[in-house]
Amino acid sequence: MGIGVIGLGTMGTIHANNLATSIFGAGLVAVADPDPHRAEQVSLPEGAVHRFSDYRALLDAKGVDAVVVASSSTTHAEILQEVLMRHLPVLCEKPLAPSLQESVGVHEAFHRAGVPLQLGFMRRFDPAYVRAFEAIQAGVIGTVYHYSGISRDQFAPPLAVAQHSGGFFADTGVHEFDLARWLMGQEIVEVFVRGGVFVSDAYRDLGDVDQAHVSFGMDAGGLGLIELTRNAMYGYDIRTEILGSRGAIRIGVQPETGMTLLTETGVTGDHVLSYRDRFREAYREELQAFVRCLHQGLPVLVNSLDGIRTVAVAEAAKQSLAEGRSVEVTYDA
Ligand code: ISE
Repeated sequence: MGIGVIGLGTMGTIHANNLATSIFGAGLVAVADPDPHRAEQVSLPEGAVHRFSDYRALLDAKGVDAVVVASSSTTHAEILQEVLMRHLPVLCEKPLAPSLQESVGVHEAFHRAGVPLQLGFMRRFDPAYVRAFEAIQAGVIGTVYHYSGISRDQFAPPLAVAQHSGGFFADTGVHEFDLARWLMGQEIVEVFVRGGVFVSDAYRDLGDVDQAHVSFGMDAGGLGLIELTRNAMYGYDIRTEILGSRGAIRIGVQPETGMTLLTETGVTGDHVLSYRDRFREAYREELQAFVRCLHQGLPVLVNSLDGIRTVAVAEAAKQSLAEGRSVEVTYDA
């Protein structure tokens, strides 16, 4: 299966490299980015990969059987429409689209046409999260009733990137909202958010924040609390805990390697600095799962409905922060 990658920022480059080197049953055949230098900077297999500046040319190229959309979030809806016109299955980076209205439009169009759309919630493919999900499904911790999440980036993204990301909740929060829904087996129905700008002053002009707490309620009575941080400084830090009636499951910080340095001045270890490292395996696994589902004609494992539900929570979170009150999540499938 030939796959083309649209957008060669951080995520597009990761997907392109994985496709070029380590996905069974698929290979990289084309890349597209409006900036010609980007396509040159990515090291791609000689000769076999076509480089385009216009993504439409990639969509029409021979040998492209499916695509990965990893362009900036604000371009997703437009690009996905063109992808759908050609009936190409797609793995789209999160969020589906920055607004709920656009996301619903994309979902309905793909659903009607029966074209597979997998969403890039890679944490669902991370080995630790897969084990946690399986244990919860097997009833090991009884009835789950509380979700806690900590999501800290080392540094806030540059303003130019943040401007096209849909804001803190659509860009970063959606991962946590998706994990909570998936692991708890419930939908988030109400949120209350506090937040502010503590480090990245320029974010004030964007009307965005760099620190937030999201407290939420779920449709079967579950509760949750999420901390989102853009500037942890010491590294990338993702932690999750699910509490159930018979125990808890914790996914903690993972070191980059198992090395610990012990000297007379103290003991130190290493730490992952970014999602590129922490979820390296998950990015490969999500692509492999996408390809496997296409080959076997199975439904994709994370779909546009997951995209809508998480963007609906992100919109409610934004509104709660602005209005200082609890907000109901209104989207109803
Ligand atoms: C970033 O945009 C991502 O999508 C990463 O997966 C996430 O962990 C990070 O917090 C976001 O800023």
